Amino acid sequence: MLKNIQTFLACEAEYEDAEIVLFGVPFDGTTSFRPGTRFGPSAIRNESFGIETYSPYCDKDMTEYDFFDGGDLDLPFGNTERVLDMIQEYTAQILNDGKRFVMLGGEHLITLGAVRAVVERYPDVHIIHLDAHTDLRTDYLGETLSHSTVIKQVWNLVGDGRIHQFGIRSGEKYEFAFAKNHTNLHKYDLKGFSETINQLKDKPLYFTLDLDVLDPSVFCGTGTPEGGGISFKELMEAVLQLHQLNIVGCDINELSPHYDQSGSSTAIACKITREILLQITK
Ligand SMILES: [Mn+2]
Repeated sequence: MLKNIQTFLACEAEYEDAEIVLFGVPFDGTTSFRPGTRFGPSAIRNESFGIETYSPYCDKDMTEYDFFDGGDLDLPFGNTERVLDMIQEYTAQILNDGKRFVMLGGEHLITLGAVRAVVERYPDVHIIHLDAHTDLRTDYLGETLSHSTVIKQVWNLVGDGRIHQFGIRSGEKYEFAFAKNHTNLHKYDLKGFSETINQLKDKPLYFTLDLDVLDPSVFCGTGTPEGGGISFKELMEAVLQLHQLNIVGCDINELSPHYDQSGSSTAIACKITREILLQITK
């Protein structure tokens, strides 16, 4: 008899045996426009029964590896600091146990909690950030903790030259000016992605994927859709290079499943999650 617990596709190892830990953070407490990313992790898990464990892209099968699905964190909604603390504690434990993680959002602010833990263990970590938005605001309506300030908050931890942004096509003028001096920002698409990968091969790396980097024509299930994004194929080509890096942690965020009644945004998030899990296995 099997336990009646819904896990992501073939993530059925016990924690002790797992190389990689998947978990969800169903938080959308600072979402500025359309909420709903709190439903992302459960939608991705549910959808995963519709896809294969085998990836023809990398010729690996999920069943060949030990993935543990830790479920979703049980969050005190409305207490952003406490949520970030919980993410930090959870990810620090995974890192201390010699494992790596894939965190499913949820809104993008959750990245900050994970990066806080990663920086403590790997002070020289670099960040690769795919997004439509700069996320470099100093504050949003006076709040310094927001899904639109998250990369600025990460910069406060890691400093200049450590953040590599791709696909960016929206933000305030001062954010782009800030990026010129402090981050490696690539506008609109993934040009330069392979070169960045080559430069960062020896470094510990955190990968954060805001799915709204995709064009809304292929991914409309998100809170702040932004025209002019990349195609699914372009994103997949980038993801398939991740095995070249030493990824210590990553996240996939901003799926808001109910804005896409066709379900294809969730299916896309699900497929990308499978590929990222397979890419970061050793
Ligand atoms: Mn975004």
